[in-house]
Amino acid sequence: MKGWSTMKVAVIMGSISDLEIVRKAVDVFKFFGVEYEIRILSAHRTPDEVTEYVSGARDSGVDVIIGAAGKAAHLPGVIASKTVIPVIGLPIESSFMGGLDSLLSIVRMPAGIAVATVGTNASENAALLAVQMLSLRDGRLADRMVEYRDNQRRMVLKNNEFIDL
Ligand code: RP5
Repeated sequence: MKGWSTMKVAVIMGSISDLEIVRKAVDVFKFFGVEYEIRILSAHRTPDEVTEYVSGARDSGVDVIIGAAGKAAHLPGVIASKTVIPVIGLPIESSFMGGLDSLLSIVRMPAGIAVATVGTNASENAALLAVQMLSLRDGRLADRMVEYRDNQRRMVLKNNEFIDL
């Protein structure tokens, strides 16, 4: 998917069962016109393919990677171990304590390998953080982010008109 920015985000999810959550991240990329690619690759079920994809990511122009996974969610950490591209971990909610297993599996990285972790199922924030990383090198993207924030601010304030208590 081509956008006006030449930079690119890759989203790797551990299973097709993660797709509905990841979809919300894609909506953000479309809104900002950011180029993205999506892969289903599992740290446990397809470890060789994870390595192969991530090893080639810099050469294929990927600037940020979002790793989405649930349960024993090792995918973002494994991705981060294979590349110096910044990795954002997106924990997917599981049936155990609202996805606490996923969250802790991603956030508790050993020192030396960093993963920036967002909240469980927080795919919109994962995507926004990725866009903000890209905007460090793209002023137009940064301007769009300022606009996005301003719209958000106006929407919140507008809600005051609907208080009926
Ligand atoms: C993880 O295990 C995936 O990221 C998914 O969130 C979870 C369950 O996967 P499935 O058993 O639904 O394929 O690897």
